[in-house]
Amino acid sequence: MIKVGVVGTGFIGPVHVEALRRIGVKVKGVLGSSPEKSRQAAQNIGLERGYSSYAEMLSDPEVAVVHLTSPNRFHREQVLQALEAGKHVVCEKPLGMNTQETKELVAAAQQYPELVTAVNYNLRFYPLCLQAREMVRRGEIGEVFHVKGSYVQDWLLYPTDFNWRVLAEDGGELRAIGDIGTHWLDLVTFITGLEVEEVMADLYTVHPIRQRPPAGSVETFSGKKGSREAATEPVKITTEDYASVLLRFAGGKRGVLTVSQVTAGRKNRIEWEIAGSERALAWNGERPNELWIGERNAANRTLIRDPSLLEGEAAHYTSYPGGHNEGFPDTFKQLYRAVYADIKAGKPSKNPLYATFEDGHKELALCEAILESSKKGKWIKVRY
Ligand code: SOE
Repeated sequence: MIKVGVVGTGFIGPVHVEALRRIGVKVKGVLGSSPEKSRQAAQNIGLERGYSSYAEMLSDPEVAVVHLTSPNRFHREQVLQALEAGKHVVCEKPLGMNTQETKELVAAAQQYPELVTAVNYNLRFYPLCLQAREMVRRGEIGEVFHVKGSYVQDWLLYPTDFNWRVLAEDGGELRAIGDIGTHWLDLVTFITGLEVEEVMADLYTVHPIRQRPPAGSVETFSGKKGSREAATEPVKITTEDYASVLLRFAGGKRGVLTVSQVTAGRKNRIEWEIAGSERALAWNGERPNELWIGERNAANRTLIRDPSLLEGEAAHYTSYPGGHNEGFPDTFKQLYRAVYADIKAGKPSKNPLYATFEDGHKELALCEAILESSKKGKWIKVRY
């Protein structure tokens, strides 16, 4: 039986654990930022082991797969060690801090062709995003002309909202783009099959000073209503709260993306709209069970997620009958169905639906082009 070790006990580590349980994969234990946190988390979520170190997790012969949900700055080292220990790896996004790291990780993964390596771009597995991809591939929307969309949140709205992600040394030079913008970019390129060739970006740090609370960092999304009053140590912030990016895709197709982590009331809203020569499609993550289909010469339609109405991969990666909503936690479950099918088969499949390390590397190449464009104020070609 395949057993798993999960690194990280914050917001997303337990989401991985829950999703793995739902597909019958046994999670052996977790690793937090201290042995005490590991033990606590293991107890809270009912796992056998709270490891006291990463080395201890890797030397557990029962652990065949490692899920990394640690801060971005640890990914490189943890991935390399896991591969060396012969473990399959599922790494949270972004894969690394920069393309130097992600190139190294792509090369390292190639050294272990029998190991499955994936980046956790879970949004690909919303059934209606898979359906949109299927419709684009079947030519149902015609030629794609342009894409617009956004990913906006509010959990970093106040200068007193603090988390490791706001620090360039922990999360990378780009924050809003790296953290949520790459989700959007991965999703849209996955659906349309179009690679981004050039970008023109404008980044804005709304809060160049944030207040670090007494306890140091704060878990993602744990901001309390009163967090405004918790001001303590002022910290200089260089990562962006907001970004707007113009995109030129392969074949001259156009796009525009807005990203913000300071939009009050938008808890976690991702949306995209794809305009084609025959139809348009639109979707947003707050209403994930509805796909809008725009018509020129007929009434617009809304496709409500229902396995019997979906096609291809979309029909395969959905579990509940129509009217029984599938949401955020389900995307992790569906993603792991795809990843663990490969792990059980004993090797990665050729063009998997899940994001590979190559895909993870592409996102960092995009991040670097976006940063360069914002600094230079001009269009930049993406160097993949
Ligand atoms: C924080 O911005 C975050 O947790 C991201 O890191 C996730 O990828 C996204 O799903 C929700 O927001």
